[in-house]
Amino acid sequence: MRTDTGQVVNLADYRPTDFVLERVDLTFELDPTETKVEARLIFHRRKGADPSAPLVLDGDELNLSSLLFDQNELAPERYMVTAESLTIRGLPETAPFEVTVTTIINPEANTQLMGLYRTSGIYCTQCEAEGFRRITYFPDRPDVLAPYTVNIIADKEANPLLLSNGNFLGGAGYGPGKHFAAWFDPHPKPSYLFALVAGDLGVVEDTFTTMSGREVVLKIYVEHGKEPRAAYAMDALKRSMKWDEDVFGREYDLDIFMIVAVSDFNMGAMENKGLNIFNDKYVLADPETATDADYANIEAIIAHEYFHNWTGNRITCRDWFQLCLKEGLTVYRDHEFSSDQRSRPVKRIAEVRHLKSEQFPEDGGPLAHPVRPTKYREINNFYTTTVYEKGSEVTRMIATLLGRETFKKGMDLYFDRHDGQAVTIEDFVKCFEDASGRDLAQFSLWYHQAGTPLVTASGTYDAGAKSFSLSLEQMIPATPGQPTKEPMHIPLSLALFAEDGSKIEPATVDGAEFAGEVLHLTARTQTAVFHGVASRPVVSINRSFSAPINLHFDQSPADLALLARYETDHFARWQALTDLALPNLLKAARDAREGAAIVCEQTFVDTLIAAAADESLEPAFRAQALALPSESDIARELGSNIDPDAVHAGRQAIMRQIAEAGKATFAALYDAMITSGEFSPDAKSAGRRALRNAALTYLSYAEGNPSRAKAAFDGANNMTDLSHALTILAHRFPDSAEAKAALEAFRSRFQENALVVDKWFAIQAGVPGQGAVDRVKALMENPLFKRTNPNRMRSLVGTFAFGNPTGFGRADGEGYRFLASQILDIDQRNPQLAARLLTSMRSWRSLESARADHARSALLEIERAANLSTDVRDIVERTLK
Ligand code: 0A1
Ligand code: ZN
Repeated sequence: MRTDTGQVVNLADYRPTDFVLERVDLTFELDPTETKVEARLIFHRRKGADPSAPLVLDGDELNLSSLLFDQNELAPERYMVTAESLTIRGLPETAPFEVTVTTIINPEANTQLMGLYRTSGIYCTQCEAEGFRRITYFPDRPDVLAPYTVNIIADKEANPLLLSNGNFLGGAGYGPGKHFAAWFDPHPKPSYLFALVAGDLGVVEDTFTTMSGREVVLKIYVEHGKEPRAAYAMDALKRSMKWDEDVFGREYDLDIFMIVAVSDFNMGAMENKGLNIFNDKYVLADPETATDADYANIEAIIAHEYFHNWTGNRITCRDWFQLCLKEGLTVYRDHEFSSDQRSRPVKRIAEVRHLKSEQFPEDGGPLAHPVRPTKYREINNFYTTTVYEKGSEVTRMIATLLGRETFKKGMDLYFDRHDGQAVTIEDFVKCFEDASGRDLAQFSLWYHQAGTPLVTASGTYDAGAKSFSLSLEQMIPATPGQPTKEPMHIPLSLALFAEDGSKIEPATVDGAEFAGEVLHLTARTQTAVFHGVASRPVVSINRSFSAPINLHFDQSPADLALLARYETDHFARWQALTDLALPNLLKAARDAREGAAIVCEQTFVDTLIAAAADESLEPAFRAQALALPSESDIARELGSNIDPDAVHAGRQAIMRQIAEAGKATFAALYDAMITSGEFSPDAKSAGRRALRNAALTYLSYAEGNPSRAKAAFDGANNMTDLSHALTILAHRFPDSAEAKAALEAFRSRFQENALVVDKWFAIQAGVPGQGAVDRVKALMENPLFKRTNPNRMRSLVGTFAFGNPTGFGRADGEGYRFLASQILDIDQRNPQLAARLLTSMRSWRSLESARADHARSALLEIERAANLSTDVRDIVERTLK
């Protein structure tokens, strides 16, 4: 483990390598504890580079066993090894040369899950961002691209399968009990895309014929016996391949595409060239064990990793500051894919919900950073929702600003111009400038300025002049290292509605560019005047969430109710319902803190119930409308002096009032939304289940007892319904015999299935209230708990810290102390996981003072600990700053 205090890496210091890597030949002799890796690397000095510059290769926890230069021993004075590098001097000025490095590594002892490691008897690798240096000494940076040949030698019985990137060259026996396989990847790639898998796995096979008529073999490898559970992933893969051809004109470029599912993985999945490695949570599904959300995630992540083949692999990042170049763009692409496969407005609502609950707090707290940062101490800590999700929103804004067709032209230009290169955000933006003739300099601030812009709007209608003036003001809050900000170019999709719900088309607009229903806010303050507006309009701003901003616009409940009913953009309808709900929830939290009575506005309750009952709306949309802002959403909107208990109590009271008022509607929906016949994970059926389950939630508030949820649990024939009923029982009636029996029944039925056991832990980790800490501690002693498995850790500790505000934020600080002790323990094995779990503390300054004090003490305790990893030290120090 690297336990330095962390060298800061600056974008301004970027310079190309002195040596060009021509070819990589790797030979692995696999052994659980002593794997031998021979790397033959051919270099030449870059034209114009310093003729005396040494070759510096990165390394981490490596054992150098031999070093050859052009096949000869190298004199000791020609090279130097430190904990982090191998430096070789006295190299030719122009001629190519070969360095052969042999290292010994221990996959079994690799608990960080970076580099080559073992999981359930399988050898696998994770090299992004800097894991390859844990395999061999190498120029481990994304701008060093080369073709790779890989030879794998291993025990034949234990490892019938030997896989790496590219196309299979051949294989044969190799001495007693062993065999070997050779792979060649002709596409030059950076080391972070290298992958190797060896072991004994089952496979699902299919083929895909590409747009030019080439047949590609598709293989998904899973543990033996789990093959049927990979069928949905295979289907999603084929749909992804077709969609990328149809929508982006991108064809797959090797003869084979493989996915391997493993059970120990730090992230969701990894786009290694031709050999994606997945957390098995995002591959395996069947109706009995996977929820509709699981199916949707599998579809999205399979697509995401596949889409990386062009946005990430064929065109990669010059350096890690450019991470959003591949991630923001690829998230945008997977969002578009899911929108096309499912319901666009419902998908957009889900995206925005996720953005607001995960990215907005990041952008508004101590860990805020630009989409394209300029410095980092630990790159692993920059795989954030800002880089991914805000990065995707920035790409979406380019499409909104330029329009579909010009955006497509810009993308085509990007693929043409930069195929095979490692490039920057500036290169990417330039393609859209060239394709559109538009100057995107001001727009580019979205990449460079952190913080969520706040746009304040106010409107006045002049009946005499038949004009409507909309005044807009933008403010970008200060963030770490960026005290002042420039005004940004904010595309606001906007429409005006008359009292009867019809759309008003203004004759002309002054004061701001307004084209294709998009208003361009570019100055700090700006007033747009809409002429030819016959009656007072109700304005809908930031439709489809065209810009990732906070909008303050004082609209009356009546105006919001009108938008909730008539907006043609269904995302904006949902937004109007949320805007109606929020003041009620905020007031409820304040009233609960003061012990005052909690009363909900009637307009809101009526509008919500009307939307729930509106059969012209798709069920999935209605379910989204009924899912009120979460307790964390309410806390974020409150902004300061947060008492999680009051937020919880206030929200519960509002839920009860809606439930009482809408009881008949919910009961009718619960009966009407039954899905009959064979289970299908399609979006329509999932929407019906979501609406039925939302109705069940409200009924459990109206009825105040666990009977209906118990009946739902007993009658469920799929995991969506089963886990929803179990959650209601466990969260709303935790002390009931029904809840206890259901939890026990669930455990005994599914204890052999790790992914379902994760759900069992997560549901219990989320039970609100004082008892949560002790419940989580007790669950850690359960024989099913596995400390070394990231999914299990995330389901128990992660759900507790991120998803249980009252339990984690217990008034006496025990939740924070517990987390601190866990972080220190996890950090010894898996720093990446520890650092990620620690980000749950990022909003500690918004808490009321007693809790904030407890949180600070817990953070200080972590900061004081000896031997912290760079990952955790970076997060804890930034969080405390
Ligand atoms: N590039 C992957 C994410 C990823 C990043 C780092 C990892 O290391 C543990 C693993 C995966 C993606 O965007 O899917
Ligand atoms: Zn990605």
